[in-house]
Amino acid sequence: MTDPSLSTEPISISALAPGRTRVGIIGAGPAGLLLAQLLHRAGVDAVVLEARDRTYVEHRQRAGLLEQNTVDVLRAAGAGARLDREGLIHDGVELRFDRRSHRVDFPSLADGRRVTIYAQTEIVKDLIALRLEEGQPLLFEAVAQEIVGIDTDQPVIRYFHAGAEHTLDCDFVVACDGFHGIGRQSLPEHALTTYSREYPFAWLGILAEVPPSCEELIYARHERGFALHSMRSEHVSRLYLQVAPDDEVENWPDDRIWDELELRFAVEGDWKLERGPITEKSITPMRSFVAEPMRHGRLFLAGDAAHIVPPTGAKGLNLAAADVTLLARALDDWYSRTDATGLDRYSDRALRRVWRAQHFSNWMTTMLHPDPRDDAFTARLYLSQLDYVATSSAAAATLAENYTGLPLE
Ligand code: FAS
Ligand code: PHB
Repeated sequence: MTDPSLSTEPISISALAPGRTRVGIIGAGPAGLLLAQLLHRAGVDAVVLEARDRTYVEHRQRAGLLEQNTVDVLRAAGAGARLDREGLIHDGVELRFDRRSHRVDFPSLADGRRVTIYAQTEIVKDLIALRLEEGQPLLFEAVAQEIVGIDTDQPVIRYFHAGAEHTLDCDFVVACDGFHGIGRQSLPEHALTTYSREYPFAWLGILAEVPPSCEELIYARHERGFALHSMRSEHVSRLYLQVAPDDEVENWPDDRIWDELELRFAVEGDWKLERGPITEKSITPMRSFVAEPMRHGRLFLAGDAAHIVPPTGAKGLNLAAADVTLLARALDDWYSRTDATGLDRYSDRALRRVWRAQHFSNWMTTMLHPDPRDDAFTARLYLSQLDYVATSSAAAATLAENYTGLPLE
């Protein structure tokens, strides 16, 4: 048998961990990959099972804005080199409404903290490359079908891979399998409480081969709807438009998108929105969701498997990173000192941060998105709230300290 660590192909589980590991991780999104890397650095064996192929997970367009906490933990995991070379560091954002522009500064309002633009796709690529370089088990097209024994000390993941059924015996299972995964459904129904809110709008997101028309992100509230100007590099822009929840990409030819963005970003002065070829379009529904608790027996939930936030506050990816930072520390404490305190406190500690992010994301979303159900009075209240954030350092500090990420406990 050839040495699997020399192979460039995903490592076969039968080569490295014939059906047994310490921590079974379902999902190779940012949560699952980062957890696996943190555990590897702590000397704790894990296996990652990912339903899709490598190309799919590495090219799924999603988040782009990182809190300082997330940058720090990626560096600690050994995945910060390209991030440090290519990430764009930002010291503030611009709020735009009533054709006026207002900048919110971060370092002066949030203890020196800044944010970094570095796409989720790149984080996933970096973590996958690291895992395979280090010869650690990561299976693609391995679909977890069932998790059993979570109330025992030997839970088992049953999964389908390479045309056959397999089982993976674990000490712990961590479901990092996103909102539609099987992890959350594997908790006993009586043990789970969920909270959710659907918003009456969605985001049409585009990638465009055009240099950003701004140095920092622009969040705009216009009577026609919300718009966000973000970016991926000095040559690629990432922009979003509020659309109806049942809208479809087919209704949005490129020119219509650029025309609408131009209307919503309109501002006094000579600012101009540069246009370019749109290379990707997608519509994402907006919801808030929390599942409690984030643990049952030997099964833990992390990332979107446990919570979803509207992307206005740029919290989704950052919450996933915070969850697995807590969980990796707790598992390290267990294996190094048989100290279960972190494991026992994981759900409460993670949920405290989740609810803070839920509140902030809901606050940003309602303040910046005209809601078709709102009467004129409500709309004016939100404009007044925006004006307060734009003109009061106390109010702006609320945005700055939440947006840049409160310190991990
Ligand atoms: P993920 O959903 O990223 O990963 C879960 C993984 O589990 C997937 O690869 C899936 O294939 C795998 N999986 C599922 N079921 C499985 C099974 N049975 N067996 C094996 N594998 C299985 N956040 C922001 O901060 N800003 C944004 O702009 C933003 N935009 C978004 C746009 C979209 C369309 C979506 C859906 C989310 C967006 N988010 C955004 C949130 C997003 O970034 C998530 O927070 C982040 O992907 C969470 O990472 P994970 O928890 O790893 O879940
Ligand atoms: C992004 O760059 O994808 C992004 C940035 C900030 C947000 C949402 C998305 O609030």
